[in-house]
Amino acid sequence: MGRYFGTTPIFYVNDAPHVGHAYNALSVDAVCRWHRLLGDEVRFLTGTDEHGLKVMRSAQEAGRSPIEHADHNSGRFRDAWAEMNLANDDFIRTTEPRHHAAVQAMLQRAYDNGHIYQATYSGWYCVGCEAYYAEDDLIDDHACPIHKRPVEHMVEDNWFFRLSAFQKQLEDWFAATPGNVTPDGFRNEALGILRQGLEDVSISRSSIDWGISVPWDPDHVFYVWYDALINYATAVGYGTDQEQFDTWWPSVHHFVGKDILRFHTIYWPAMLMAADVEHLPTVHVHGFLLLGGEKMSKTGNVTKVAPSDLIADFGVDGFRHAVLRDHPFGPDSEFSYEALLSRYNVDLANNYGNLVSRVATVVAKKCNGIGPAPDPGSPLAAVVATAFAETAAAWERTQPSVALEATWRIIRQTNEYLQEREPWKMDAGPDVDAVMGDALEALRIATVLAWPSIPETAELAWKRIGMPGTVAEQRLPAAAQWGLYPGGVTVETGDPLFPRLKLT
Ligand code: ME8
Repeated sequence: MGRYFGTTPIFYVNDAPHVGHAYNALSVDAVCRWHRLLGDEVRFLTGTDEHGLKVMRSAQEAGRSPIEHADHNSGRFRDAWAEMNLANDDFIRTTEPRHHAAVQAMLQRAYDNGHIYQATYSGWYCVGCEAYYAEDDLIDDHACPIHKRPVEHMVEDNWFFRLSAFQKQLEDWFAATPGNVTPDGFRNEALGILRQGLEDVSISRSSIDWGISVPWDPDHVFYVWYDALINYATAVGYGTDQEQFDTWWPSVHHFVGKDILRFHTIYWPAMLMAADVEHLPTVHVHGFLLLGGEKMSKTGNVTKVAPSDLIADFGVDGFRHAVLRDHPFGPDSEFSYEALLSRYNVDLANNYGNLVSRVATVVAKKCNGIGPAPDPGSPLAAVVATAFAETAAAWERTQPSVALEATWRIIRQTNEYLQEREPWKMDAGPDVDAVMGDALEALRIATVLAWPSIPETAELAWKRIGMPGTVAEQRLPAAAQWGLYPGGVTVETGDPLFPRLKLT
């Protein structure tokens, strides 16, 4: 048994969540649920990033004060996450007093350690990214490479973080910690940034006041990124509850999109070092969900897809499963409604849902509605054992789509097994009982393993096959052992768990 502290980035409150954000948060939820099944102590943190120029300007455009705008849009993220059945243990907002205290404590520590100094900064700033760009990285006529909109020239008296001083320590950390950034391609990208050599970075702004003030210079607020990154530490008691911080921090795993890799794999670990925090995070990086080849974005010109619209069509679990299964964690992947629909029909309507109803119908007709016990020597036992090992290994590597593919192999092969034996054509008796006991047992195990993607439906199926308690209470690897379906319990028929859907 261990601990797992999973985090999403905190989302800017300039607009509502779209399916790209949902993909990130769902991935964390699913991996955390897997760890809950392993019996680990789990903490899942998400929240919203509410300071900075971008939020301030979008508030002005919406005719609201920054805090009204933040309240409004933070609420939309909170509601969307609840609708998606995310089991987050906390939802942090950077405008909360607990966060102000932690930011000031951590950066004061870095300042006291001599890692922060004052200088004048001038450079090209993209408000969309809330980041300065080197002239060489700009495209067209001084436009941001991500937002494709003009950057602004800014000159400011700033506080700087001596990032360059941490070059060697960061290199040592990468050398000593092979899995610190996953997948490997993104780890290489972080190493590439490191190899280019690090320059000091500006961490304060005097031009705006929508932020957390610098404790030793109240005319400045911290630059939004250095306020934002600290949320992860705030939420586990940094600066206020050392015991809680020491408990959770060594197990922290950040899940981030590739656009914010540099902040999480270089700047943030360096800042933690500057504040004498011993443990550094593990970072899991994913690509973008694309629409027509472009990053789906809040401010860009591509259409946004709201999770609630997709949930209306596919149901919560249909949406969760299709999104997680269809977009491998790492590469960019094109979002397509048709692909989600097809995934829903294949995996859920035709395979999982069909297996549940088929088993219940045959047991009702041929076994008086009482589920028989499985055969210890069933050919399905080996199928399950292999698929379980692959499922577990994939979750461990933070590869939800691969894990679900392995789990669904159990479901497909059980359907094939039924197709071959055709118990519905047999006379009631020991032959039918043997087939149905095996099918029920495979279904029981697949249901436990599928819980991270379809938590609500898995519980319904669990009850239908007559299992006591809940899936959430099951513990792996014990629950994946062949032979635990008790037999002699009532199996219920019911409405299809995942009705087949047509393109409308
Ligand atoms: O970056 N596909 O916030 P954010 C996949 N506040 N992921 C996507 C995506 C897409 N189309 N669009 C956005 C911020 N994301 C900061 C984070 S953390 C200390 C501060 C992901 O709302 C994006 O990659 O712009 C990022 O991981 C997350 O959504 C939040 O983006």
